[in-house]
Amino acid sequence: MTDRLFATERNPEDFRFDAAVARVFPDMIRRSVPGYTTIIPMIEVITGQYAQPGSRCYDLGCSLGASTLAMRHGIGSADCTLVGVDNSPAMIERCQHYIALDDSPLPVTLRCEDILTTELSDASVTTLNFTLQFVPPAERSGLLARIARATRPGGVLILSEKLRFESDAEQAIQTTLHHEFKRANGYSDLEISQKRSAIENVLIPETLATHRARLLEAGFDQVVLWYQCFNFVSILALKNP
Ligand code: GEK
Repeated sequence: MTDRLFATERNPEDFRFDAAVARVFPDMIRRSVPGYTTIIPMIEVITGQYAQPGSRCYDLGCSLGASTLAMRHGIGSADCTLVGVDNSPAMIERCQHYIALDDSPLPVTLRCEDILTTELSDASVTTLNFTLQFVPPAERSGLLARIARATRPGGVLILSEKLRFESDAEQAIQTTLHHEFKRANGYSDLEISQKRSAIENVLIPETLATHRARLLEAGFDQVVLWYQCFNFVSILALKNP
């Protein structure tokens, strides 16, 4: 399904992960997030490296399960538990369908819950693939501290985010390149500007320095930037073995 949600003039209202968004989501995220199609298969590789036997792996803000399925295929041990969490019923309903179509035998538990309150324990790999940016900024430290506490020694958090830059000049360059990426993927100027207005109150990007400092403060021991494309990054936060 092609994303045409912002193709015609519409009343400005905040973006929501409802049924209309869930229907076009794979097309929307692939054409809107530079690097998404590289990050997903790398989540499989990273999960393969860090998933520990007998542990739990979490995909927080799993949407339709692209990152969940990458983790499922990366997990080497049959005795790992994989949990996908999203608070959008429309996303979880469709996600269930994609999980059922996939051929891996590893069971996946889906929870339609808020990641701020969902139970987390005994984790080796947790993924927040473009989800933390939708959590109210005041709640982010508490969530990351809870994830760090739930993570085993040697475990990791994969955190992908849209960034804001300290320098106005860099912010302008990266934003222009992001919009050019969207244009190259067939979005019109109207679609780009209407989506931008709809999302600006719900997607709050932060700087890389803020992410680094908060991850260390939360209880992770190392923070590694492993991917960047324009204003989109993916970070690995590790706990020492
Ligand atoms: C992917 N990881 O394809 N609790 C639970 N879910 C939430 C919360 C919350 N508090 N806030 C937002 N979400 C996916 C893509 S999309 C990213 C993740 C994007 C959910 C929300 O319902 C949505 O499904 C997801 O986080 C963000 O790899 O749309 O740019």
